[in-house]
Amino acid sequence: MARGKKIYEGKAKTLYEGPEPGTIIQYFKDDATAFNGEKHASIAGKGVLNNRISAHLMTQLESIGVPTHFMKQVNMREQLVRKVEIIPIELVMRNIAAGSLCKRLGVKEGTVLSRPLVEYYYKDDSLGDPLVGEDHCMVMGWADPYELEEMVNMAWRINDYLNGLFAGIGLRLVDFKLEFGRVWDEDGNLYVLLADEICPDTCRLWDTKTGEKMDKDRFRFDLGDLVEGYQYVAEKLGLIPESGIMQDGSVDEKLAEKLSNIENELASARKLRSINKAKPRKA
Ligand code: ADP
Ligand code: AIR
Ligand code: ASP
Repeated sequence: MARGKKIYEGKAKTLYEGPEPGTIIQYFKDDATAFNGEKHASIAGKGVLNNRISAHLMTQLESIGVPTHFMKQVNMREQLVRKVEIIPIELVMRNIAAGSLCKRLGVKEGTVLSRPLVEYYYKDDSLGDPLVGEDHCMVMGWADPYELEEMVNMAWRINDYLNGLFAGIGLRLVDFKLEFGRVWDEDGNLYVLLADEICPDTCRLWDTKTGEKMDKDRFRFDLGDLVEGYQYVAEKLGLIPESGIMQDGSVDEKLAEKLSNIENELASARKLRSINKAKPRKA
């Protein structure tokens, strides 16, 4: 699939113009960053694993009617997605206390919250993605009340679904970050779609039995090999063979190429269905 010119170089992904107007190719890099880019490394295999895991989770979410930007996994590092206008809010959903929640409020890591907690962060690297309230989002014009309501409703459905999915493979979904975007149809109707990615870079996943952290905290806090954790998640999800996808420290390209394509046709059929189902609103 022909990709067009580079639109944006992010910390973990690069965006290119897609083959059709209104589409984008998301290229998953091997770069890992933490603490607002302060810590940085290139980790062979990370991009391939995140691409595969995110494509799978987005497809699963489409299948329960969550409208997402995902259209197709193109190859081991790229996916075709709908271009959206990103809503500049990172929505974090937490089931168990960890990370910045513990640091900010002194809660003990591992405390099970009385119910899932929704937080908003203003997506601005130069400000370090600060925690904000719902009123900030509306007063600053980042999202209107209807968009916020849709985002939160989707986040709850996603949390319910992913909690069950990960519990079934022996992983606890501690927390995760979501990004949403806007698209308009020819009649000017506005749709809110789940965008960006869902993978161990954006979720905390702890092994149910051992408590071992299988997500990006391995990199953030030097807890162990990052790719080993991500491979474990992909293997449990049934996306890669038990032997993994690495050969002598680099990706087994032949095997990795075979991992694409699996759900693509289903994904695009569901895509149309769930876009039709998503509630439009006059812009
Ligand atoms: P960052 O921008 O934080 O460095 P990434 O490296 O993951 O993050 O870059 C991907 C960028 O693409 C993010 O800024 C994200 O908001 C944006 N994005 C994700 N999905 C879409 C989409 N469907 N259309 C347009 N932009 C998107
Ligand atoms: N997250 C937030 N910003 C970027 C990312 N990836 C994710 C983390 C974690 C959750 O959001 O990966 O799963 C909460 O992060 P924190 O640091 O606020 O505790
Ligand atoms: N993705 C952010 C960064 O690169 C935050 C994080 O994941 O820790 O700094």
